[in-house]
Amino acid sequence: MNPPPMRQPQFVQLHREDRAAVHAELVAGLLAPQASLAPKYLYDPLGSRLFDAITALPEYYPTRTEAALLVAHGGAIAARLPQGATLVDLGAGNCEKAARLFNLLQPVRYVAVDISVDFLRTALQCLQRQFPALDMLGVGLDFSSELTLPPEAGTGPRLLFYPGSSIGNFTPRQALGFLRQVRAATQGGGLLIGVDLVKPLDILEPAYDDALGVTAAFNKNLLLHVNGLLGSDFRVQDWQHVAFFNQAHSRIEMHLQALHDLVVRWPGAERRFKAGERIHTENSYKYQASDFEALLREAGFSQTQAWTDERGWFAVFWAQA
Ligand code: AVI
Repeated sequence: MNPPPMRQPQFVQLHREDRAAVHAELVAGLLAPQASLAPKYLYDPLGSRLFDAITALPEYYPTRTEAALLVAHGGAIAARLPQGATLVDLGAGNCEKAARLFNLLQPVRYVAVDISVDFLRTALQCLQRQFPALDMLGVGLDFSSELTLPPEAGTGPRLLFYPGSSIGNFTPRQALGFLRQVRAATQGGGLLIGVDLVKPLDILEPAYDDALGVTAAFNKNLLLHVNGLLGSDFRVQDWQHVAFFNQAHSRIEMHLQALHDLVVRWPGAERRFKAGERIHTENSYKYQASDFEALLREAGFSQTQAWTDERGWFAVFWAQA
């Protein structure tokens, strides 16, 4: 018998970069009394590679802890989840994490979502060769602002997959709004999500300030990305990476701190920084498992279940819509 014909992945680009909006957002952040730059600008091509390197660092426990949880509890997780649903991978990147679930979950369709379909093209084409019968769709969408999937994503129940504790990069209020949109997008399915938990400082802080300086490079590269977008003249050597756990907000904060008095100029404006002044670049919230469960309930999910590692460092939640 001949093997089934190989399908071709489909692609839909919904997000269009609005250069004027990017410019306005960067300028507003730089001119605010407490300067800030949105964490999405950490991920230009070099930043994405540096983030991949971070996930391999000995200090950065979330990626490997989550992967181990999904292996250790794969059977129990699969038993809880709907089989034959559409698997929607939010922030899919190289699609590796979701692909590990295909055999376990037997989805009818795989929908990979990332800001640009260009990031997804090669990964989906490779995956299609390994899973020739699986329907695959790549969607270019900035789902952090609005999560509306195209009709090509199908009408049946959806299993949304949001790994890596990326939910921690939203404030809890934003996370609630996002989870409500996720629940609406599941079409009666549910959400499988990885969440980083509160833990001792001597584990948390080195994960965001590693000995090799990869996270520092990741943070400082933001300045080079902003120079390209805005025409600014940031010099990486004028800035120091700072990361610490803010107990009151239960979040790691990343900042860039001016090493001396300096001026940053770009067409039309400038900003003076005093030595020690900071630009806030990222928050990474750490949850108590019970608080995150309450957030899922508040977002309208009916039943939840969590799997955690024996140290209680990370949790994978299943939330039924
Ligand atoms: C993508 N996100 C979940 C990472 C985190 O841990 O908050 C981003 C990161 N920032 C510094 N290291 C990793």
